Amino acid sequence: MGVILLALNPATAREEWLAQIRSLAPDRQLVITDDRERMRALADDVEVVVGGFPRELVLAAPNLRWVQQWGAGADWLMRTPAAREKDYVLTNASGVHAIPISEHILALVFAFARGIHHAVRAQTQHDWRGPKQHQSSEIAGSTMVLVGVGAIGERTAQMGAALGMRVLGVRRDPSGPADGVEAMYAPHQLPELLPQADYLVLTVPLTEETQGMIGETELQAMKPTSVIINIGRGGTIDEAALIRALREGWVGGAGLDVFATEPLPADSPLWDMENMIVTPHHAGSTPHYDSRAMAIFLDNLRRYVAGEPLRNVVDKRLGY
Ligand code: OXD
Repeated sequence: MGVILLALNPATAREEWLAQIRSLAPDRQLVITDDRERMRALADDVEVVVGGFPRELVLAAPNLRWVQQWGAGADWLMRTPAAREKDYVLTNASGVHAIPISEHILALVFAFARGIHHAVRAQTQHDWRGPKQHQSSEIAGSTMVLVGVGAIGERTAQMGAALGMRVLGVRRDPSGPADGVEAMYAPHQLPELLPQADYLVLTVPLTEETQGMIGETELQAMKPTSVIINIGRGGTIDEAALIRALREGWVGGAGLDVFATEPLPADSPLWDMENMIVTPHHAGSTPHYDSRAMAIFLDNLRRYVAGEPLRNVVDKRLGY
């Protein structure tokens, strides 16, 4: 009997979810554990794994057919060639984050436009005048260049457009429109968009194509007042070049939720820059996370048992 391994803290697994899994797949054994030793011991029998589990398990399990990961980005697995080549279906939790991450992006846009980060820092010093040294700006009428227009990007575009922003989108296949995006471009057109951006927002996964896509040349092409927001993966920006750009005023600020090394090392200069807002890779956090991810898994489990194609399948060749 194949094992469905629910790699979650058993205390967070709701009885109603377990009941649905058992009723959809009554002939599979359901194991719920976040204990790595126990997972390893099950490796030979695992057919389906869902949740947060070690990469070694994916590589080691000989009877693995399907992996439903709990996050959206598949780079943690796809950067290992053997995990790309192995024969199993990988699905992700894309869609779970559209609301919290688009709200997080807009929170950063508002913070930079209105100088909230300066005010909060000054507040800790009881300083009334400090924040007034910084010029505030208006969001309405500004231009957002949105690199990556999937579920998160599209919701961000709709919200930006509702605020009166001009939103220009960049995606691999620019042929289809997206609500809120005034015009869509292909990645090779990014250089012509960068000088127009008041906000450059990156929502792309980390793949061979996106690794280091924003480096010195791109940063130098931007306006000195522009702000970079990254909620995808730190590796899409050359972090050393960004530090220079922030220090030397090639760009006006950055709001980053993701970094080349996480946790962000305590000695990174990014922590102390006044034109920088650091959030600790939590843009996607929401009280609804687990129930949304579980809904994707349950829908996919029904399809899996019925022999139908799954949704949210990661293209192992593209890496997302
Ligand atoms: C994800 C993330 O990939 O939170 O889901 O970064």
